[in-house]
Amino acid sequence: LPNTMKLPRLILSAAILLSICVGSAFVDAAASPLDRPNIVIIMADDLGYGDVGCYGGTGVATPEIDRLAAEGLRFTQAYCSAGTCTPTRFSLLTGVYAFRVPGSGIAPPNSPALIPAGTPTIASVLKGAGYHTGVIGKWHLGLGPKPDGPDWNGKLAPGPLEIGFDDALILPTTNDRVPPVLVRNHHVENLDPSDPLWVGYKSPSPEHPDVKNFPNATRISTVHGHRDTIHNGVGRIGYFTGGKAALFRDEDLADRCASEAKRWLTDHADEPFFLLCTPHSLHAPRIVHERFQGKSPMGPRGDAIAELDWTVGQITAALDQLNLTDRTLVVFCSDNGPVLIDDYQDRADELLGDHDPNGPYRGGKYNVYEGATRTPFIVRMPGVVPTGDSEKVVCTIDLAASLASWVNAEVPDAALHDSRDVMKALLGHTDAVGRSALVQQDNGWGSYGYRKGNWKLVRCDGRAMQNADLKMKRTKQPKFALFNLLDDPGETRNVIADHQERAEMMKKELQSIIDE
Ligand code: NG6
Ligand code: CA
Repeated sequence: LPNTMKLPRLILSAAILLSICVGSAFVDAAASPLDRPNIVIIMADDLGYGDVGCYGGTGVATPEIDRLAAEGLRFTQAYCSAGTCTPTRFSLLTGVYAFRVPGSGIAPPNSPALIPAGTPTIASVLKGAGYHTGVIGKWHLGLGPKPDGPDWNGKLAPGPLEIGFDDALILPTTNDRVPPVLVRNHHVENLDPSDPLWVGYKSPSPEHPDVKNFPNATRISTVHGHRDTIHNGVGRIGYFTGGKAALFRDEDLADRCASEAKRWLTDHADEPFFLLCTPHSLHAPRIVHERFQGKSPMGPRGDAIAELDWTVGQITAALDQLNLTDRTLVVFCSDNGPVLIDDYQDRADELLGDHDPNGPYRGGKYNVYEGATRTPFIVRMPGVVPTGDSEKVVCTIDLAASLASWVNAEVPDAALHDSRDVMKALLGHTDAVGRSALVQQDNGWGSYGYRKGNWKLVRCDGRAMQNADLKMKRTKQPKFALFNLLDDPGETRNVIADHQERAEMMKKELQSIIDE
């Protein structure tokens, strides 16, 4: 906390205290004691449970994320809903399990918008309650109409603005995909109409080299993919040409995200706001700004954690400067668990030392073991959220219903179907219960995790699981496995044979949730 508490803050804190004492009915319902407090959600990319200092990370210092944890509530049993990015983000926004919607796995470069215009989302619901809403950072939920997808040289709609965001400055896909541009609201930023951006397939040439034809033009080698158009010395997924003035340098992405977030917060400091900030770090290719290069003994992956931490610090510093820290709920989380070598050969595995990206858990990105979805999850709002740890089970999919109920926002009938109001847990109320049951999924490849109490059923219908060992290998898993997370948090002992009745019950419950 800043050392000097200014007078308005004291008055505000007193008002909070008073409303907690007087308005106990409000508090019971976990309603906000403030009139429409600001909300900032920061969702990192591919950050593991054990990657940050306050969750046991040793390989790189994360003072800014640790500061959030010291000033807020650090959840030890919080989840994102999927083992990959697109489904987790889909569920964060819509409050609906992504497995209900075919085609909601990792979105390709030319994906149309996965969330139809007008769908109620966390953003539209908060907007309806008078919030100014913005998204800054990675999107990866598609743009443009079905089936054509984005018109990169024209109006890019539908997109975030059609599902409740007032403002958007987004990396439309992922930093390993084309086109390497940013999109502001409906248009590619800095696009020169005389040099149209073309995404698709054109024969490679020195103007738009690809990895196959120009193998010496890359600075990071890849093995399984990322062999299409080379940009900034890096092979990407997908081909593009043109749009020169709009292309970004990977090294500048974090700075752009932070400066945009600061500017946006400053512009909207006087109105209730909801900012979803989604830094691209630490998604491969991990190419950080020059000033972060070599910062960590863990190589580019560690440097990317340092850069992410800096980005978080820029946002919290902006809130401090604007005197908004005490009236802003900040949530920090990740979109899926860790991956070491995500095709780009950046030595993330060799340089790990004793750093444990998934902490005490098994697995990571792409599967449904705890390491895939158990995420660092911190909620901070000084004076409203106590400091300390919480063991309550919550999930990023719950933020929509929880925040809506907190600010008394109206939720259309049948919207946010799978999102549960766990606001009392998020606010650290002692009588809060959190989620009683939670389904986790992979990328839509047919694996599910079903957590109920301390039991976890792992179901594997589809292809062999990837990265269950954090080495990206595909390994066959039993069709069903049961783990007791209380005495076996690392999911090492499948006890299904000893608990057949429980397993049968959980199989049925999981199936009935899937069939809803
Ligand atoms: C995979 C990519 C991986 C990453 C992932 C999406 C290959 C071989 N692998 O298909 O590099 O981009 O998709 O990651 O191309 S996510 O975090 O956005 O879900
Ligand atoms: Ca991700």
